[in-house]
Amino acid sequence: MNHPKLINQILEYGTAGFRTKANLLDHVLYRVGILAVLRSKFKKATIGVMITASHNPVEDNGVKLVDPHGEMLAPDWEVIATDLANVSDDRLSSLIDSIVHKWEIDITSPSNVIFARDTRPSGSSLSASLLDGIKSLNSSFTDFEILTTPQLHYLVHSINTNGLYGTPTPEGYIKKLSAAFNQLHSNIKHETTPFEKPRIFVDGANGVGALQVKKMSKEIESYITIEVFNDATSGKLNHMCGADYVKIQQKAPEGVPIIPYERCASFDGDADRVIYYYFDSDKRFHMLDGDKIAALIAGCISDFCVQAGLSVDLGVVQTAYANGASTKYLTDTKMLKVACVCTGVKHLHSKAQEFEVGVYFEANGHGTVLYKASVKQKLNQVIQNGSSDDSCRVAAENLLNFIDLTNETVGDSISDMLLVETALKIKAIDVLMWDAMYVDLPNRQLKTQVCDRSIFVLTNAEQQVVKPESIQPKIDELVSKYKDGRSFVRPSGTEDVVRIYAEADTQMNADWLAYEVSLVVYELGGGCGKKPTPPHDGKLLTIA
Ligand code: G16
Repeated sequence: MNHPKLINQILEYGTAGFRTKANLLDHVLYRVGILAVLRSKFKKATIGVMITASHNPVEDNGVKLVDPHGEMLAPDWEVIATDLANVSDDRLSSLIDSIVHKWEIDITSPSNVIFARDTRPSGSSLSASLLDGIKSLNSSFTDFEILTTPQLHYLVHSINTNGLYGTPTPEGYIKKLSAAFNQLHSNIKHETTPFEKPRIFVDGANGVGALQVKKMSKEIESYITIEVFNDATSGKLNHMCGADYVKIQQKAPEGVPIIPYERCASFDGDADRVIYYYFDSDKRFHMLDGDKIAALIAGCISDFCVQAGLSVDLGVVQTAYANGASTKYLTDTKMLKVACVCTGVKHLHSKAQEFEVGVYFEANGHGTVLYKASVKQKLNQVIQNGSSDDSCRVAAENLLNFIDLTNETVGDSISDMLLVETALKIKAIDVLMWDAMYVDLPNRQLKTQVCDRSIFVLTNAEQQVVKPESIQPKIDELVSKYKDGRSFVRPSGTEDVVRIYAEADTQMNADWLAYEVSLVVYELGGGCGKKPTPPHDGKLLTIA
């Protein structure tokens, strides 16, 4: 038996595929190879497989499938993935037969699977296991080796559209985005521009994003200087750096120079998230997360549409982690439609598809913009009808280039960063003005370990606990004690923890509310491991 299943632990296809310690994944990768081929035969299209554990520590790894348009695997096949990963070796071939039968898959039809991995040391042997699974069903394949997750999503969509979305090579990705960026920046002319040629410090999380952004920076150096730190040459992946570290710790990563008002951006381990930040003249850290990126980008697109004389149905999709101040700003100040869905890009992506222009971002910096074909048609119409000096026509051209700069398949650190840089230039604002759009409510995110996180059942876009029943009344009681209090808990789909989120009027109160709620989770949710400890050594101190 190739790649035998040596563990009894149940693995679930969670928020972003299978994710656990790398040494538990050999049989999973082999079976995912088989699954990808079956999916390819069923969809009659190329399917992607990305080997990554993204923001998790370097010892972890994971794997997820990419569907034909570059979107996440359809939910009904997530169930099949979980079944395949957990079935015993002796029942594997009968399960494959039953999948083929149930989904009426023509096993003799052609199939094509493309795959890539991040920079984790475990990646190459897991790639070999995946390939064995693919070859067991005689499928064609391409191993793209080390790429970012969004590059692989781009490749799948490009291949399946016969190059209409972009040239289906890693170089084609760099070319498409850099051409759109250069075109936009050569078009934008202000009498007074805050930064003639902007500079940005990028924290590459010691991962694949660092390698790819260096390639991109060479193509766009006429308009922006990108300096890369934590570039995978020496440091450990995601260790004291990267988008997740910055967002959760609410502090700067190690390895990035502190220069007041310099724009900084942190990517995560597979470069599908980005978080911005800067230091003020007192070297105090200020963060601009996915919510602020969404506000900037949605505002910029909305301005383009007004200038082009177009009325479009634009909506913003968030999750419960969105800061309350951002939701208020989008709805009350910008008068935009805002939807709230469960955590996980797949949920945001499908909700965003309901709008003509759907801007979706998780607070953790994961997001992109989706445009319906009708928007692109309307823009082309404006261009055809307008004269060359017509401001409507210029706005339509700019928006079309903005669309080309967007990786519509999935959140993309590099594409999102270039969209932010373009939006800042177009709006002629600097990082301070962007930050001043609204003031975040103080917040805190914690995680707590429980023996079995699957006992948690949630409702209302994961903002309320249905089971264990005793937890939600306690959370409600605690929240009512704090001014502007809001808190919710949910089991993570990528780590073996329950996440706790809290907001309140002051940082000290947000920290205490998060702590008190985490204690409830620990005590009533079957906590194991380390018991939560009070913030600020138990003292009522304000965080410096
Ligand atoms: C993945 C998902 C994100 C999600 C994050 C955390 O990100 O793609 O949508 O927000 O995990 O999920 P959870 O709270 O369930 O652990 P990444 O960047 O790690 O792939």
